[in-house]
Amino acid sequence: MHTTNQIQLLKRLRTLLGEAYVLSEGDLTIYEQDWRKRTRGKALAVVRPANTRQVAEVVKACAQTGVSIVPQGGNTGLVVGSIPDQSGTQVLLSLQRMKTVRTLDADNLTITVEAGCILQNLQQIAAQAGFLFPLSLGAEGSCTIGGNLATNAGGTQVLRYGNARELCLGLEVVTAQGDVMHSLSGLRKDNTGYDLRNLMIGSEGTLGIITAATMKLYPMPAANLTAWAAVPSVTHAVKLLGLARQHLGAGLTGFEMMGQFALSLVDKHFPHLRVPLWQEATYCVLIENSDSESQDHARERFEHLLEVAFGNGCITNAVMAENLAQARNLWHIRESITLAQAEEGLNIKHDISVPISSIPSFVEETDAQLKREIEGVRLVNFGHLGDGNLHYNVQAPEHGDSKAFLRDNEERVNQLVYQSVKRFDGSISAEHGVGSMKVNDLPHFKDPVALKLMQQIKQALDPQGVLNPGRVLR
Ligand code: FAD
Ligand code: 2HG
Ligand code: ZN
Repeated sequence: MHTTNQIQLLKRLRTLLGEAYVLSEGDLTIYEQDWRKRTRGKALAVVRPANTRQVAEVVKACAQTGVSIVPQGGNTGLVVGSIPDQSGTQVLLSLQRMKTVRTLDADNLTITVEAGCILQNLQQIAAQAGFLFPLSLGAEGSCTIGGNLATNAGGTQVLRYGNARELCLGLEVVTAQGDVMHSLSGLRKDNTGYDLRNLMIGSEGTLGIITAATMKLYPMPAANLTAWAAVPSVTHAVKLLGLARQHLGAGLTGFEMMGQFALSLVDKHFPHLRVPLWQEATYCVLIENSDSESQDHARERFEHLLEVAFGNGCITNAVMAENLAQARNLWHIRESITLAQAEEGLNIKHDISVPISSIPSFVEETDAQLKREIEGVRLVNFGHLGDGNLHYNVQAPEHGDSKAFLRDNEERVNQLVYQSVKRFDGSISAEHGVGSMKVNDLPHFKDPVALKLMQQIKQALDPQGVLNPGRVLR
């Protein structure tokens, strides 16, 4: 049953957007359920505006009726920030219809796109014009540039190109009052006051709705080399990272580490992918070198790195991709770990960062503690070693009731991991954000003054709490 207010709002939204773009009945699972299928919300309505003006009008209408809005892009977020709560009173605002490329400026090396543009489409459009758009992650086939910016997504190219924040030069944003901030600047230098763009980036839909963005493009690298290597330990992986930096310089674009159990899950659930070397090493690493020099020169340098690494025992075996298709397959294996984990069953996710120098001790100590305290625990450790960011995940025991395992152990597992992160001066969310999943943990791990300033910013920009309430901040 809807209240009179809600009925009036729905009517107004239908007038603004058209009947077909205000959904309040039927199966809304794809909008209301999170990607991991662990949480399900209920929306008052799902609205699908076609342009910035409509987004602004929806926000105004909702603000006037005191109804809050949850912005959603591809709904691939991993911290439960993009679905409505269970109250049935929130409007879910999907940006998916807004996917136009507004301009591509080849001389300025920028592209301006609407927020609902799928990341992979953006990469392809850039490539067709002869440029590289480097942001790259496993969900790129369905996540959107708006969602990437709202979460300040990382991915596998951060080492060289930075995360979403570093790739963004300008934003168009609808504020909590329904005003439009036109800041789609393609400027690389602009010191005219507070950096509102960077405030919006990573704010997870709590400060404004991103409707368009101007993103940086890069020249397409002439050479691209990828190797998969077996390493004896995490310490060796870190040492290899240092060597790779030394030998490849800025050409080092990706450095990922994958634990044996993580790879065994890919082998088990996707055997056709033919995971290399996983049986012979506790960890494997994936190294990518992209360069502006010729493929032959780059290859020589890359092979030299591998020789040195063999020589000093950092790697025990390695395969090198012979062509782009093989390289893509190696990346595909790495990016399939999340799906393999989902196939295996319920799991607990951690997206942590600690200084790279502390990673070996962090892994050693946390592994030992979890194994000691949580019976049957299976550790799925992988991630962006080059950024000091690990997905230090925990899979429920192979046999037995995984639901019961999570019910009984999830909180304790999180405590152990987060306390360990704290000891090493790390972060409990390196790239996925806070959402509602970590909102109660944040006060224990964020500097209290920083947290207070965040609350004041939220209060200043969205005093009514219209935008994604209960996410990032309680
Ligand atoms: P959604 O999930 O729809 O939304 C995410 C958050 O942003 C929500 O809080 C939402 O309210 C807000 N939001 C969305 N659009 C807007 C907008 N236009 N304006 C304001 N707020 C908005 N993340 C990484 O950082 N690195 C990875 O390597 C990575 N790999 C992944 C692999 C898989 C298989 C999956 C499922 C997820 C992965 N993610 C990764 C997590 C996820 O953060 C990214 O997929 C992506 O950035 C989310 O984009 P989205 O469009 O799906 O956003
Ligand atoms: C990745 O790096 C993503 O593959 C997902 O950030 C991590 O599944 C995860 O925990
Ligand atoms: Zn990741």
